[in-house]
Amino acid sequence: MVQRNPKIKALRTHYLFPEINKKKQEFLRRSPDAQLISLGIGDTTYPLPKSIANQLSLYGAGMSTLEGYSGYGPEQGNAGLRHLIASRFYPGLAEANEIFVSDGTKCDIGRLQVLFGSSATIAVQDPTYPVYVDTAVALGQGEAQQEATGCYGNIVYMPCTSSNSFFPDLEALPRTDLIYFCSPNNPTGAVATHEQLARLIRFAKKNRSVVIFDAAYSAYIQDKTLPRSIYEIDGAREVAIELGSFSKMAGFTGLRLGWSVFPKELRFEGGESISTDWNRIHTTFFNGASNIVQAAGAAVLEEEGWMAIKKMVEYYQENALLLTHLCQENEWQFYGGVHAPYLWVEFPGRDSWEVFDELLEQAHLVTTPGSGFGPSGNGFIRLSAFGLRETVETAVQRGKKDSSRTSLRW
Ligand code: PGU
Repeated sequence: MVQRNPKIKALRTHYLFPEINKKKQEFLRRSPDAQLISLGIGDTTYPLPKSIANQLSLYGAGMSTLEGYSGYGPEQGNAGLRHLIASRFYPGLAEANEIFVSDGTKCDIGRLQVLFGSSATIAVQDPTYPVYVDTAVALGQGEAQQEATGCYGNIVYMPCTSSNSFFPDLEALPRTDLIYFCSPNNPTGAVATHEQLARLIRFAKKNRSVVIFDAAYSAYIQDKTLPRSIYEIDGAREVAIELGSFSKMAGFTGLRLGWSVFPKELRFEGGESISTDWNRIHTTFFNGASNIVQAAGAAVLEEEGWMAIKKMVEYYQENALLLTHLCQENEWQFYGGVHAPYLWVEFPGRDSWEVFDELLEQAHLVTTPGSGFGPSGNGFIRLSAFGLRETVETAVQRGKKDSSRTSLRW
């Protein structure tokens, strides 16, 4: 028989969210009557606006006609959608032919590892979205680090904690080929300022590194002076790739639509175009996002859809505000929740999984343990604002009523 891939063996047994789901199902088997409140995975719940859902139906119905039928499209995405993405998000900053439409950011992250290969060294914020590390480990770049901070194989962890305002101490870091940077950050909710991102770009230029900027939550930035795209920073086009997603901005977590931006100026050390190689990988590993979903994506970016999804984002922002009340009520120290749909809640000296278990068992609340996002996340849990309003309100009410139910004052 074939040998098991040793690189897969190096991965932690489960991806974070299925592991949480497993714990949730086990708990429900033991306590089938419990009314669980889910503030765990960042999955959207608000129904799609009509103008966007109509596009799905229209395109779907058209598929049964000769004129409306479509097969494979261009792998890089439909030209109209690429233009709409460029004009909505990157006016004067990136061109439509620099945008590659995809089936979501998570999938692009996996393909990016193939682009740069297993010998590329990478730096990640600690804590951060676990997929950057897990996909790197799957390619053999080291093992996910569980405890102390520092370097691990080809992976460098950049501690981002309240003591450095959740921005890494760049001077203390070794050079890496790639730097993954997520702002607004999942899970801390921290958003980097212009000045901080300018420092990051200067650092990348000095080190000849490429920044992979994950802007999946940019729609949640409420302060217009904060940067939503890395290309707002001078010189970023020479050293940065940006990833964007319709998931959290427009409720497309199940529909699947995202994009990557590869500016023409981006070059490998030998001078070759990075965008040309990405085109090779993208068109080889991926056959284009669903035509139906791309039509709905275009409807998001047209004026009517755009106004409607703003309301959707505001709804989750209000949920986040309610969750800040829950934390205040329980006297929990928290971060985020303003420019991001996540609250990062601190339980000093506690193990994240222990806090997770206690909230699940005693308060019937599903959260995400902070250590799942990196070693610096231990002692924290993440609350997601993506639930329905009733769910969030029930959490707040239960939190008020039963605040002595656990040692956490819930
Ligand atoms: N980038 C970041 C920073 C994310 O937090 C997520 C989703 C994605 C990308 C995925 O975007 P797609 O365009 O939908 O692929 N994070 C969620 C969902 C968990 C998951 O496994 O992706 C979360 O709860 O952290």
